[in-house]
Amino acid sequence: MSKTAAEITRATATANLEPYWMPFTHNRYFKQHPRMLVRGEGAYVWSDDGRKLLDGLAGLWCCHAGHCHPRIVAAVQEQVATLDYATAFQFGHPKIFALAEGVTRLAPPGLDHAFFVNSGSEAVDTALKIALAFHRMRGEGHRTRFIGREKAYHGVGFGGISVGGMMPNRKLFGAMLPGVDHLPHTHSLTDMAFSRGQPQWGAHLADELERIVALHDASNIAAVIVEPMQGSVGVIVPPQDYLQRLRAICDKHGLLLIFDEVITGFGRLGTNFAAQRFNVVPDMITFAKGVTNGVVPMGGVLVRKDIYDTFMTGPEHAVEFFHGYTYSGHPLAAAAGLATLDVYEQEELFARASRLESVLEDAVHSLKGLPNVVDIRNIGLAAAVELAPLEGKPGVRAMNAFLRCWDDGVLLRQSGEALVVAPPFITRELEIEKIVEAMRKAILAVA
Ligand code: PXG
Repeated sequence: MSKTAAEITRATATANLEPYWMPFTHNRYFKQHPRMLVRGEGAYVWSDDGRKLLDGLAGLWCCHAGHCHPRIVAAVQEQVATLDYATAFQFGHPKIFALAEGVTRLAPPGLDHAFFVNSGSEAVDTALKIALAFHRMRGEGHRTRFIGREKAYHGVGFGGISVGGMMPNRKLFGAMLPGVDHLPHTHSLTDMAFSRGQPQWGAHLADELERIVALHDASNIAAVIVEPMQGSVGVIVPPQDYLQRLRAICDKHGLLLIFDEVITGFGRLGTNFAAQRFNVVPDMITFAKGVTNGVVPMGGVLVRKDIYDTFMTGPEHAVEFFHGYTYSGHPLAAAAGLATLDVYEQEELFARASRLESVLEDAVHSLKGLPNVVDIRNIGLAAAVELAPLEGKPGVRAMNAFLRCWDDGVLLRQSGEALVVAPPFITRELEIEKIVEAMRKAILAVA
């Protein structure tokens, strides 16, 4: 039986918060000032004190169709009562094959095989392993180096932090993977602040890839991995022609190009994948989050047919890729994924995200000129407003603004000095305006 808000509040007040070590959270501050979410529906979540909040970040970039979508809930409920788990190795169940077909149908042409995992981090590590093994199986085992990019977030596995470019995610964790270089990031306040959509400046930064290739020789490099739009660091939009140039340089030198689309996949930029928005087809795509609307953990890697075929060469009775997880292709995730793709299609949610792009763009850019606003960036249904840091206290102004929004009934994400917005695609125009009005009040309050 579901609890009343008052019962939940009482339960929270008496809960022992200490044993839980919270991820990516200021544990001590949080436990003194807990923010508890207890219910979700559509574009809203409810806190334990009964407040209704607009979810301005679609959970954590994942609940595109909104919370507790009845069709996805029903699909998961039915699945858990029918087949709760199926051994992942040497056995299948029908829904995961159907989901592979559904996901590959959305992918750019050629990316026609899907490997399933349980998170974006696992997807990234899996893609890196596929790249190494692919080269090795083709007799190019010397291609072992990876190239990532500054400011990148590729999850928290050792592979992901090695190619990732966020210092705090790396600095305590030793040497990580050997043989990784980083492209420069593409953000420049001087050259592109307040760009709407793709900045005009910055395509030349892709040529840094040539410099890295010249240093190591292409024969030693396995793959380049980038987020087509850098989400986690605060919506850094690729400069016009930048991704095209990366693709051309990878082609010239035989490097695999991996797009990490954990955030951009499934409609966030108004197209199925960012690859289609930017008209650049990578060799692999990592995905997670939106594939199940965030309802059940799932990630995956889309690969080109010839990559898959390269593995399908040994004796037929032998395992081709010694990789996978106990929960790869979990039946609940498969059921959630199938229902999610159905909802996306039937409710035409990617087209809706695309239509809402200009609403969000106009709304966030109206914040230009407010005190301490040094940049506003947007593409698709994602935007970031960057604030000047408080002297000697990095991130604190943005955190205070984020907390003001929470008090005002709007849930956002703080990333460094930026406030990030990426609402569910079902959000209405008025609600987007409400989110941005809360940001306006918060920015004025922390001036
Ligand atoms: N790649 C990308 C591009 C991501 O954005 C991951 C990999 C890792 O996914 P998992 O499922 O392992 O968390 C992500 C995750 C933020 C934020 O603040 C973004 C993510 C995770 C947590 C916070 O924007 N993205």
